[in-house]
Amino acid sequence: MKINPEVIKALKAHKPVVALESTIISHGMPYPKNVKCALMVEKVIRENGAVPATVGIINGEPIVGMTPSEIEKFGKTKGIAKVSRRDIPYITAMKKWGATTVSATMIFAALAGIEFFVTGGIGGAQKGVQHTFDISADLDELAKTNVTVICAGPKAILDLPVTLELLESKGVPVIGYNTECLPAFYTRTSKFKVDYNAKTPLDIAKIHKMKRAYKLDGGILVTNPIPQKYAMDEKVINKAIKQAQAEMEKKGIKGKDETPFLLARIVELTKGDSLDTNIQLVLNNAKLGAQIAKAYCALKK
Ligand code: PSU
Ligand code: MN
Repeated sequence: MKINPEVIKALKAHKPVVALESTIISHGMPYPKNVKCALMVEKVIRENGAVPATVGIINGEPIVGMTPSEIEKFGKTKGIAKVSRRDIPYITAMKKWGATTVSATMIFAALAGIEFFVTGGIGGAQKGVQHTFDISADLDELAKTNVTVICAGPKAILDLPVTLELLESKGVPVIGYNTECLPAFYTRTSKFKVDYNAKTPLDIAKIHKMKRAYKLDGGILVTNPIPQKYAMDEKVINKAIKQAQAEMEKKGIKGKDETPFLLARIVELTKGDSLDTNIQLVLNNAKLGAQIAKAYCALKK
């Protein structure tokens, strides 16, 4: 595993570091906005006092803290494998490139000693889970790997109540940032409640500290609602989601190809609006993630 020297230096000095994933770059957004977004996210993390560490696998070697030119390659190159926990042995042994999902990014972040990770949305139970058992490896990873994940809530392409039930069973607290209500990625609200409402980055840092102090393995899921001015109209987004899901079924798209297909199709159906929303919510999460990491480092002193 290669850790960027700047990241090593920060970790040694107990300075805040925030991990970022690369599947969102390779499979979550189209080029060139994906690269622009990834670099902007890193900038926001720095502006808020933390060091960013984008994670990906290059020629079989996991990289924690990619360079801007490496990020550019992830954004441009077609056909980079989407890597969750189960794919790591093959991709590293066969010396391939891999874009890390939430689960794989958590694994390498934890190995490097990074405790906070910012992304857009996590995987969860897909709609129809009762028949398909299609549950993202992200949920199991949150159950066992010691990284707190900051996101904008599970996307409405998922079965939200089943996703919440699974997180509860797995012992993963779902924290809302200044909200009682579970944000649903493109929108600030959903019909569902978060477990707890945390009002400041410091409170979230304190909760994270207790999870570690009592050796409760696994992560915390922080859900951060998109700012109102960038949120999507619920009717518009739900219509696009429904249509994309119907097309996916018709085409027989399954397994790890589902999420990338839905995201890309929703961008098309909303004429790019969902992409702009997606970028804004990641930037919003980057700010909060850096603030939490910073507050946690100050707490430990
Ligand atoms: N949700 C998004 N954007 C993404 C993903 C999810 O809004 O890019 C990616 C993340 O990398 C996540 C993965 O870990 O999809 C989940 O894929 P699956 O549902 O196949 O587990
Ligand atoms: Mn799946």
